[in-house]
Amino acid sequence: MADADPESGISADGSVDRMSGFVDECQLNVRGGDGGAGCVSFRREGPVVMGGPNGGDGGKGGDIWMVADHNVASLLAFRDHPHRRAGNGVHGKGKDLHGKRGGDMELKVPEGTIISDMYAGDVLGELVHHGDRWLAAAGGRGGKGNARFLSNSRRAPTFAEQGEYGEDRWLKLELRLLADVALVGFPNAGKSTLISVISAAKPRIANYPFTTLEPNLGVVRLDETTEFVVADIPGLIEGASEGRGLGFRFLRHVQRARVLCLLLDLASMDETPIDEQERVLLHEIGAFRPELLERPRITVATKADAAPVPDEFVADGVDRFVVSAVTNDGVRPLVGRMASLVHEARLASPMAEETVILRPQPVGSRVERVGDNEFRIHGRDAERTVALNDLTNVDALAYIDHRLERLGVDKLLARAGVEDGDVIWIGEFSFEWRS
Ligand SMILES: Nc1nc2c(ncn2[C@@H]2O[C@H](COP(=O)(O)OP(=O)(O)OP(=O)(O)O)[C@@H](O)[C@H]2O)c(=O)[nH]1
Ligand SMILES: [Mg+2]
Repeated sequence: MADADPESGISADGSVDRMSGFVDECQLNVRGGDGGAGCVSFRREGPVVMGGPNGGDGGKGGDIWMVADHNVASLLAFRDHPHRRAGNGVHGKGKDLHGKRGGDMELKVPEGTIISDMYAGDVLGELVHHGDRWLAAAGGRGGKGNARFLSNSRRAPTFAEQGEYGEDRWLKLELRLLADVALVGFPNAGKSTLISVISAAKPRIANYPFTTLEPNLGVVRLDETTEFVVADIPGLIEGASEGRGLGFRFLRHVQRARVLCLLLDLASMDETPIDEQERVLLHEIGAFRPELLERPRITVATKADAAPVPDEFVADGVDRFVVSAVTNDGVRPLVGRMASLVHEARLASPMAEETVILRPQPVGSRVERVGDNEFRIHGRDAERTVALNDLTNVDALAYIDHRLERLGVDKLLARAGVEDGDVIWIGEFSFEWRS
């Protein structure tokens, strides 16, 4: 196996070390809104039956943006709704009325989301910090109305442009899920039970120590906009920091969490009083990494339905809760407090500085030989020019010809060795070359 990067938990071959997080991923289809069509219309003023052209432009289709948001912790929302579409632009009308723009759409994703092309696999962008934005699918351009094609030589343009289709693509989103809150406690303290109550995680629960051998992660969804990840860590015992029990491996997981949640088992007070449990847990955590003791911490007495709470526990401090996962008593306030501590911690310690990768679309045109006597022209502008116009309209054809020449397509073809009679493809259209 390739060496694991201890910081990221992701090994060189891309597999994820289960100890430090797991990868949440989903596929997503985004489609920008279609542009509205331009309009062909002429003024009618009194006796002038056919006045100047006054067809308005179509509105641009809406864009789809992805925006990193620190209140979102998972990609769950995209699994339920994998198709997202922005609004279409409205068609232009006569009297120079331009169509309205289609509405943009913002998709909120967790910080650290990596976006790649689902088919090609290349990474297109990574949204690292709250507020980072990436254009996932551009809306189509609105078509120009015939008023725009008025020129000295073209007094009555009888064509307008179609609206452009919105960009449509399949993306893969990946997120290295890291715990916001780590549940730390003695074996059998009720950690797995708690995570099963507050998240959709369904770990094994049993009345003996070391039921959980690997961390479980669960996403807690407080409301539409607030999510955080909780890790149920296998039980810690005295000496864990020296390698006893399951030892270090789990402490490493604790290290990555923003908030620690200590679980003290009221039902086993006969063997180990809860203040003693707390002392041992803090000792082990501190012996592993002293700075972990500075981290925001909540202390929770569990199984309140099964045993009385010693008086001194609650009086001891603010971030102390008494809960029962069986009756649900105390669980809501606990989750609320977790959420607010996570929120504060996210604001205080943004993720490590990294750059957002953005791959710009290539500009300009390019000619590719696709057969003995066939060539294909690539390039957004050239493809647009043919796609937007009506190829059955003589006026429009003349315009396209002119546009392609302006884009330098003729020169590119000549350089590529095109000869009379060769077939030229642009987008879905083809024509025969005549120089
Ligand atoms: N009465 C009562 N029992 C509970 C409560 N929470 C958990 N238990 C029981 O305590 C036992 C241990 O629960 P787990 O959730 O498996 O404990 P754990 O901390 O995950 O244990 P390990 O994975 O072994 O470290 C199970 O029998 C649970 O049913 C509670 O609030 N009240
Ligand atoms: Mg467990």
